[in-house]
Amino acid sequence: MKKKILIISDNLFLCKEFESIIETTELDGIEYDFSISPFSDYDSFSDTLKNKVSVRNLKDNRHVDEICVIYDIVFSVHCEQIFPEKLVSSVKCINIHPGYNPLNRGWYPQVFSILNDYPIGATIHEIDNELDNGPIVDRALVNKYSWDTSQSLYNRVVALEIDLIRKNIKKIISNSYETIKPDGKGNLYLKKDFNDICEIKLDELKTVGETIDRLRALTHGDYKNAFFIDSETGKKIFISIELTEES
Ligand code: 0FX
Repeated sequence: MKKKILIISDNLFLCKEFESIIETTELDGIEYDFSISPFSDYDSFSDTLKNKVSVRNLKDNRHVDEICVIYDIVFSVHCEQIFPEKLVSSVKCINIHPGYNPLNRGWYPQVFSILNDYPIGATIHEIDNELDNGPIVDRALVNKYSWDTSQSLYNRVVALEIDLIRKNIKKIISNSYETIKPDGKGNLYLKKDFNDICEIKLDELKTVGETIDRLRALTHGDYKNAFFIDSETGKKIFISIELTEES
């Protein structure tokens, strides 16, 4: 009988990479589908991926029951929905996480890695009922430099996630891998923690190094993250930082 695999994601780039890894790896007897969350842009996923895409709401019990009945393995590839207990306890669920567990659990790991100078990498792990906490299938670290921004570090982490998927996909699908227990609870940051660091209070007392780190952690392409409030207009003034290493 064919193994049925679901990839549930809100990250189009990683879905494309996942699809190409599946297509170029010898995986006998599998069928796979993609699902996205209700808030993701359906058209961009269905126009880009070769495979069928469906929308699944993990807060809807009927959707969860359906997944439990149909699939043997569910991969969360930057899926922004929390996997409910019923799903996690009925089906093998595997998370591809852009952080090195347990040091970088939770939201936007590279941001907190720059801010707090933690090592960072990527992890593939079984999902349990706590965020980014389950038994680890594989993990590795990336280099982190004083000139990294959130964007440059994130790009390195995502490249590592792709390498780890390629290295482990066969073992995961054939259930021939071993796991290790995460060494403690590490560090966990939520979306609220990210929102809380975006406002730079102009009278905050920090070293120049801490301020540069905060701005590097909040600089990511065109995202408007760091800001201060202009005292005259009361408007937010957004800040990002550019760093260039001497050639
Ligand atoms: O797909 P993804 O890279 O992953 C995110 C979280 O980082 C991850 O911890 C979680 N497990 C997953 C479900 O969701 O998210 P993204 O494509 O929305 O963002 C990529 C990066 O862009 C993020 O790490 C930081 C940066 N970013 C994103 C937004 C939306 C910002 O700096 N500001 C923003 O407002």
